[in-house]
Amino acid sequence: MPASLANETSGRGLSRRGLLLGSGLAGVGAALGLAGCTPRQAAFPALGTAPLPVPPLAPSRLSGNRRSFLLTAGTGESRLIAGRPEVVTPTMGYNGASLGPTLRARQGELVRVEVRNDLAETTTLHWHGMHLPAAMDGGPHTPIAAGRTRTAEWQLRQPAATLWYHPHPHGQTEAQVLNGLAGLFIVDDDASLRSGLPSEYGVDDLPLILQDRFLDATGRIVRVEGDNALGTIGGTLLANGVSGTHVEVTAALLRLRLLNGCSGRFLDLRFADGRPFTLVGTDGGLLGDPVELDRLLLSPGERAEILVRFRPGDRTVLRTERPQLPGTAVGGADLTPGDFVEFRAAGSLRPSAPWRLPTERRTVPSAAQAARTRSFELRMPFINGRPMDLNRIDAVVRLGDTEVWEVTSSDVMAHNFHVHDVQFRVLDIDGAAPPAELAGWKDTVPVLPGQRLRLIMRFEDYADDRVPYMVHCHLLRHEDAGMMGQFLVTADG
Ligand SMILES: [Cu+2]
Repeated sequence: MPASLANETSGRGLSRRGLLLGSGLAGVGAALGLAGCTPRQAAFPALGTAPLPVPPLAPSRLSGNRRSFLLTAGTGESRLIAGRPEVVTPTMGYNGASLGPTLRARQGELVRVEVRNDLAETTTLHWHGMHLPAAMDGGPHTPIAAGRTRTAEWQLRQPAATLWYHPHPHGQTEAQVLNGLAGLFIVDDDASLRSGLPSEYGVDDLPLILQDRFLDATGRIVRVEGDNALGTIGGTLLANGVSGTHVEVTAALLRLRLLNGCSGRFLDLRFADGRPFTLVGTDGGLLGDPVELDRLLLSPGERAEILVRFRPGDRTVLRTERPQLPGTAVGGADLTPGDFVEFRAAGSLRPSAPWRLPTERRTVPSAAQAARTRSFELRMPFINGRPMDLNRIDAVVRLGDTEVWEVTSSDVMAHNFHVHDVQFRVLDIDGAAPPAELAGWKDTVPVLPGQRLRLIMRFEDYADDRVPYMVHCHLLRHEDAGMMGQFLVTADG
């Protein structure tokens, strides 16, 4: 139903008339009394006039082995459209108007994060991809009321990885994430720091939080109600919170840490000139072997680390094509392709250093070790026929056990599957080995209609008889609608 003017008019040569037409149509929509229906999207061209913002590294205090951070969730005003300073959008952010700083810490450190809630509503803060005690996980059982503070503390017991943080209040996650609450958490370890991979943050090691927004004619963020099968899909594509930016590339080899931070949009990422890139990491950390790709599907919540080579003077654009989701009903979702960010290589580039992926130290569990197999059937808005209930435990896992989780979709909608606390491996998809981009450590995987995935994971270190971890679809509308379950990890299962 949305007219998606932003998509139709996103070309660089957009005329003044195009802009007027866009806002004029929006006015007509309002005059026709479409309130309660989907508002018309604003026509905001991607002008490419501003440099890509890079989330700052969060300051931290190191005392012995403990690294302490402070995050304050609050509201502000943001300029989401490069070159359109007059468009001011009310947003939410951590330690700023939108998104949040990048937290960075080393394997083995004790991390302590004081989370202050200056919003006018309850929130939580979940550490997506993190292996940590359930009581520190920031799920819906650990709300932070308006004006209150909650401190999470845990030891980093996992290898280098690009993780992220976002709110997880039951039923309100999509609204808060759309408003801007999200940030990255980079875990380092000795091996990753010695790997020779590009590592100068913001220069040749660049985080890219990729999101879409549905903006109304005044630039306000809209959470689209009941419009399609994926949740809110918008025609404005943001990289690190801003649409229409560019990167001045100064190195011949660029490491991009990609996060699909969208509510419901699957991204089929490619470079406009078709250049290949090297996948070196997925959700749970670096791969054993690099994988050469020229496109990458990322569903909401998934991350990837890629290396991209540039020659002096190169220009290209990171964009999403229309994702191929076989057999999937997307309803009215407008998945029109679009640009995230342009790369402009300088006339001379710092040459790349030799790099090598660290030897994998984690033991990959085998199905023969599994204590049991559990089944999860996805059918909107249920898992195994039941909606999320904060007072019901759906599974109790014994600490130390390896389990196979068999995830099937009997739905016509696209979903994905995210498990808190663990990083898992995909054993197979419909009986076949997973593609290379899903063969590393993962915490979130796409589950398309009719698919059957077998995941294997081991539950270590943390048991709690009372506080559960969550398992859910990471399409935020689906999660909010109840496509979520709860599992306990206990000493005796
Ligand atoms: Cu879903």
